[in-house]
Amino acid sequence: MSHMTSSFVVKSVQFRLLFLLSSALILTLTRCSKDSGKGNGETTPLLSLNSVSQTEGTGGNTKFGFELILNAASSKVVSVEITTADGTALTTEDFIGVNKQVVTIPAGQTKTTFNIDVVGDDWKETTEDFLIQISNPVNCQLAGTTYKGFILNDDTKFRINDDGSNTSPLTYPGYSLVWSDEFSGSALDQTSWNFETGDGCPNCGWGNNELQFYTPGNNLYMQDGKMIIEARFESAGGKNYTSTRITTQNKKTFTFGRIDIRAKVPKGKGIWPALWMLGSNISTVSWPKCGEMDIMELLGQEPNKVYQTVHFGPGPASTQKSRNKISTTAYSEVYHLFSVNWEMDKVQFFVDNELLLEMTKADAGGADYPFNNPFFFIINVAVGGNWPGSPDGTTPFPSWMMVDYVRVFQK
Ligand SMILES: [Ca+2]
Ligand SMILES: [Ca+2]
Ligand SMILES: [Ca+2]
Repeated sequence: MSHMTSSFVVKSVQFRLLFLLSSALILTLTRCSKDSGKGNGETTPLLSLNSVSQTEGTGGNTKFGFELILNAASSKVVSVEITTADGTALTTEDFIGVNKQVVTIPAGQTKTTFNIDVVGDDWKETTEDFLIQISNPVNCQLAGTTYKGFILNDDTKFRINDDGSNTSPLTYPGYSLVWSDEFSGSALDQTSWNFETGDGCPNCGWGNNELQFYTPGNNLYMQDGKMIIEARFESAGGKNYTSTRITTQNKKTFTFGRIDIRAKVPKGKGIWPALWMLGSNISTVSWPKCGEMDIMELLGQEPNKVYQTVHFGPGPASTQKSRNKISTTAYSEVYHLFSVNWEMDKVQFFVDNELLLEMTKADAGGADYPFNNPFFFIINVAVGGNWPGSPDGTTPFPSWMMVDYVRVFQK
């Protein structure tokens, strides 16, 4: 209490000093504003930019016009610097980059347009984006500093990109080729393959809470000797994604042999491509008693890791044996070879001819070993589900798996 009384006089002196100082400061600020022409009620205008979504064009460059907009005209020339940056689209390959390009809006006007050149091609591509960064505003304030350009696909031809990696021989000593699909036709050979449509329900037999609806072929393409499955972000059958799943059930079933499947897999969070087989007796003995051989599975968010797995057992849950292989590069970069050496009481799985997984009758404890029975092929690209989780904004759609061939050799 006594301390408060004694400090009153000192405080009042301080207050007067402060008042004088602030008056001087206000005077200085006003003078500055007048000097830069922002006085007399003219406020600094706010500058914004519209993001642009446009098709890419084919042959030559396409101009993407970005409009710089002021919320009010200025009596001064307004300028900013524009710099582009890579999103999923890349400088030079997909668009012509600019670095600190000065763009001006003349005094008294409220907008201007600047162009970014986008490189056209004739390849079917996922929507790609690049960034427009705005800096160094003169006579304006920035409503935002980063905007996007979206390059929309306008092509139907797939970029197959087969560099010849990881091919396999057409003959093996002591074996003959008993069936293959080289996917060299213009349509899927439905004497060998079925489209398995829907979402696995009403029995929900696919059981992984997947997010895709499998269409009867709408998501399958044939081009240049490849079978292409396209996973799309589109609504169908109550699902938000569509894809394709094909099987050889009741058409081509095999017991034992050497199997080679060469494919290029997709990547991206929540994308789940699979090359696999199920025991042909699934309809009578059910899963997992029928057995499952996963020749290749990959989770798109871990594109450097492939899995090979067998499921078996009396059920209802499966017993499994699984191995994975981690590569220094994403499996989506080039074609890879996924193979099986399958004989009585033993199955071996290979990635690019490297042995990854071996399953023997002894491993199953004998009784529940289903791998001496006929199996059929399944090829699909699933979206979401218990194992991969859901896709997100980083997942490229459409997303593609390209299969070069499925070959079966037997003794
Ligand atoms: Ca194009
Ligand atoms: Ca294109
Ligand atoms: Ca082929």
